[in-house]
Amino acid sequence: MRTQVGIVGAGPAGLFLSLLLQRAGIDCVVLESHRRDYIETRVRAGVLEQGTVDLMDDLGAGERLHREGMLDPRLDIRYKGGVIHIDLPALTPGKIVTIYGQQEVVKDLIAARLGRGGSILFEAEATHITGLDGSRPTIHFKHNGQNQTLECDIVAGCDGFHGICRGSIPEHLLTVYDRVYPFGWFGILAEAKPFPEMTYSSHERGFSLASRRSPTLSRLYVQCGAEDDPADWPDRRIWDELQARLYDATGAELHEGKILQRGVIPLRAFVAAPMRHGRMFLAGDAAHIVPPTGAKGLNLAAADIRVLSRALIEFFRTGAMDRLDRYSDTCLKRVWKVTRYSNYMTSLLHRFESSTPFDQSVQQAELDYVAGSLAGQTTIAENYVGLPFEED
Ligand code: RFL
Ligand code: PHB
Repeated sequence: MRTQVGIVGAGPAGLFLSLLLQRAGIDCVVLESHRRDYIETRVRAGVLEQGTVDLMDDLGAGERLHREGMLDPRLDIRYKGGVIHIDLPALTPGKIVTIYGQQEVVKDLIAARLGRGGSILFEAEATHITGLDGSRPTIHFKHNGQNQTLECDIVAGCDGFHGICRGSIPEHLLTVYDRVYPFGWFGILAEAKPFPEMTYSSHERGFSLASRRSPTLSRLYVQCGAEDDPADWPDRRIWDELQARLYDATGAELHEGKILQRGVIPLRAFVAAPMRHGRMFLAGDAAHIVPPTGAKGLNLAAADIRVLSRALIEFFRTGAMDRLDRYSDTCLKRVWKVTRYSNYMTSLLHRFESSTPFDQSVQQAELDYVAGSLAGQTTIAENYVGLPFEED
């Protein structure tokens, strides 16, 4: 097989890119190792910045999002000193976020790609890539039990953190920045009436978060051990921890219900630079991951694709490489700002076993500062709704 852009991975990054290229008349093939139903039901992120919503709209894939997504103008932070209400439109000004599950984004993008005559090869696993230094890289993949090849002008490595694209770059050409946090999140999806506000809680028992997916579906998280097994978390323990950590003296009630999905999410920050090797460009989790406390992973993947799609369209129209040459530097500026923010929120809200009384007092003072400072709240609000895009 042969194509202009070989896209490895049908997560948000690969799907956004495939639709933007398809619209520009650029031929691309998407290889996805999993089955369609698996990636359409994988529960992950849920907070969309306006830039991500705009991208869905621009691609004509935003109709269901506007019907079913929930506009969210506020987030609350509960802590020992009370509740900090962060009013997004007042502080940003005028901006909000939208709550819409990542798997719904993926469903809508797959439907758009297939509905417009594009293809996605499911259960097609890329195994390795050759010829990255030349002008015709080749992706080797397995499909229907057969080894096949896809020869491309450009390879887009959108295959997530555990994919093979990043590993195809010689180690000495890549700098890796990595921070593994000494805890994870235990996440559940439950049939229970959610809190009306996105609520982050910093509690002496550990962090917790109450989010939602619909008026009857709650998405809830508690800080847990990095190595915890779901078997360590029977239903009663989960609800007891959530009740304790999300307790609010003003009486907002946490509703319990049937748990539909559960899992441990490791917390890690990781950046690989540069996000390019020869004719292969990495985007999304393939190049960087952030701890979920900032709700940024999916939005950052969409931001990479915004830059990459423009550069590729220019390249295929004119042959000019300069935007592609700037791709990695342009993306990494945003990646580091988002990593900074995600690390800040993680440090602010979690309980660290290693923290000394000094560290704990500074953490408490930081929360008190944010509670009393519009500048402190604006820092959180402007990052949460999404930083402006810098033109490259
Ligand atoms: P994805 O979504 O991981 O998509 C990569 C796709 O590539 C496929 N793939 C391959 N295909 C072919 N050949 C191979 N060799 C392949 N190797 C992999 C995979 O099957 C997959 O379909 O990456 P992308 O597109 O960059 O999107 C990034 C986002 O998915 C990610 O940043 C967020 O979901 C991160 N994340 C969360 N972010 C938040 O902002 N809030 C959250 O609550 C949140 N929860 C999560 C998360 C990530 C999780 N992972 C990765 C374990 C919860 C989990 C469990
Ligand atoms: C979610 O709704 O899944 C969610 C919300 C906020 C976060 C992370 C995840 O920071």
